Amino acid sequence: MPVQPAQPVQSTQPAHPAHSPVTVLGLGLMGTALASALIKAGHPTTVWNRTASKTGPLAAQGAIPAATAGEAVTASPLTIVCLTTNEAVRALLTPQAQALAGRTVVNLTNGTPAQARELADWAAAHGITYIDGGIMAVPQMIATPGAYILYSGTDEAAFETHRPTLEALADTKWTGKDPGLAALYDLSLLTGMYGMAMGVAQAYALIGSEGIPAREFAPLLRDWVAAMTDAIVPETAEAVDTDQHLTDVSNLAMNREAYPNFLQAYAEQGLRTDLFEPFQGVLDRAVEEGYGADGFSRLVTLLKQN
Ligand code: FVH
Repeated sequence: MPVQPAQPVQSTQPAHPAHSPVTVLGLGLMGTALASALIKAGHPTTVWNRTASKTGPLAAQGAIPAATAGEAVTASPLTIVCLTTNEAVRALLTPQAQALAGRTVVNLTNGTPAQARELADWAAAHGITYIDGGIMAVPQMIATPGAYILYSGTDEAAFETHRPTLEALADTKWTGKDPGLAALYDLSLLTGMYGMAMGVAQAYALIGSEGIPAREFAPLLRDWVAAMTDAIVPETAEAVDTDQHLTDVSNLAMNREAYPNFLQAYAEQGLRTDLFEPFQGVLDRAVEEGYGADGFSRLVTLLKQN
């Protein structure tokens, strides 16, 4: 049953939003970096972690450790939660529904769009304002230039209210009123990163198979990946949005014929082939379905499940 807020929480808002109180639940590597940034920015910061000992270093910086999650969430109009999984978030927040009613939760835990929408529905049913987020930074990058956090949620006004506080963590990027959008952007960006990381790992394994040090190869690899990123990202976007995939640069038929050389070389050089094997099947299917003259952008359409 929906829980109505017992009292309007707005009355606890201080006059200066730059110093608005904030609570952080979850003090892993990321949660600790977030709390530390909030403390440094001057926010009264209440912290709670399942393993209580992790509050110690933050308390030394000025954080207020809470004995329970319930005590923590009632200390601030805004609670930021950063746990391992959304399953853990749901389990932690469910008993706090009444205490959170009328307050705002910003969930920076990695998850799927569907999980974010499900949490948003749960929050709405309990009178809690829910904003989902995706952190585009590692802990060391928090509160440094270049870091940003994606946000989405049905209540954009609530996001604007808390934006001055959230800006202490990283640049803020609002993605829209569908609560799943931040997770969608987050996972899409991280997909690009995983693809690059897999390629870099296989490249170092291959070059290293002849004893060439990774550090010696690194400048070539970095420049090549950067040049290909600069070309492939915008060209693919143009092809996808115009649905024009024909290319005179590097078509799928040519790549299909060349690709077995890669798998064979990995094996000949004593490497595993399992990371890159599935791509051969994708290229085979593309050509067999008549897309041999198209560029890599065609894969975007072929990745859709029919
Ligand atoms: N670290 C990174 O580089 C990435 C950057 C992008 C965003 N991710 C996501 O952030 C979430 C947290 O990541 P983390 O690096 O802080 O992770 P850990 O250091 O492993 O800390 C996990 C915290 O979660 C707490 N926790 C786990 N399960 C529960 C639970 N059932 N109930 C309560 N708390 C729970 C854990 O508590 P404890 O083990 O210390 O008691 C930590 O506080 C994550 O979604 C990344 O994908 C990070």
